[in-house]
Amino acid sequence: MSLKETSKFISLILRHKPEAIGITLDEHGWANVNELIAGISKTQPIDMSMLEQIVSEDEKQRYSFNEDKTLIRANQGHSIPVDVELEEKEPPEVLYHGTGEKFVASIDAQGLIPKSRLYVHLSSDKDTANKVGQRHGKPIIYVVKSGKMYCDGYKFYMSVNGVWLTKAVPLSYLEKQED
Ligand code: HQG
Repeated sequence: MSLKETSKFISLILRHKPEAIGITLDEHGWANVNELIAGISKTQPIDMSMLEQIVSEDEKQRYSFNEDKTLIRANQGHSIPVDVELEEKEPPEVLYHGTGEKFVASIDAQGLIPKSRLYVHLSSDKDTANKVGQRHGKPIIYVVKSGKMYCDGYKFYMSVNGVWLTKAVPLSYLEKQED
């Protein structure tokens, strides 16, 4: 099992399914590091130094330790309702959301919804949106009028790894990017 595969498994545990290895997260999304290592090591090799390497080398900086490294959590992307103490922040005038062509009809009918996650994920650059969209097939990019949304009272958050998040984006603030 590669570090990358182990990292994917950790992401599943810390965002969606801690019960898969018999652990729980606290209300702020923290898991006990010793419990996480013990739980994962039932099926694959892992120790503290591997975990530290995964956290520090993750290309999207998906995870954080607490100060004394006894706790670990995912910075964003959860489906389970935890409060990771996101920073509320004024967004730029526009943000981007990448999706797959297969979702366009539904998005054009009801706007962006978080589906299984807690928030809709947005980025400040089109390139990232394009990569996110590619995960779902042919990528389509929506421009989100985030400045206008913010003026109208919608809240935006930035995770510690730089992902913009909001609860939902109504249709009137969405524009499909034509290429
Ligand atoms: C779509 C990855 C139908 C939405 C990425 C998306 C991201 C709708 C899909 C992070 C819809 C949900 C999140 C509607 C939205 N009707 N479909 N009304 N509204 N959708 O994976 O944004 O590598 O839950 O467009 O890089 O793709 O895991 O969200 O296509 O940052 O760290 O429903 O996950 O990060 O898919 O990705 P997802 P996402 P990690």
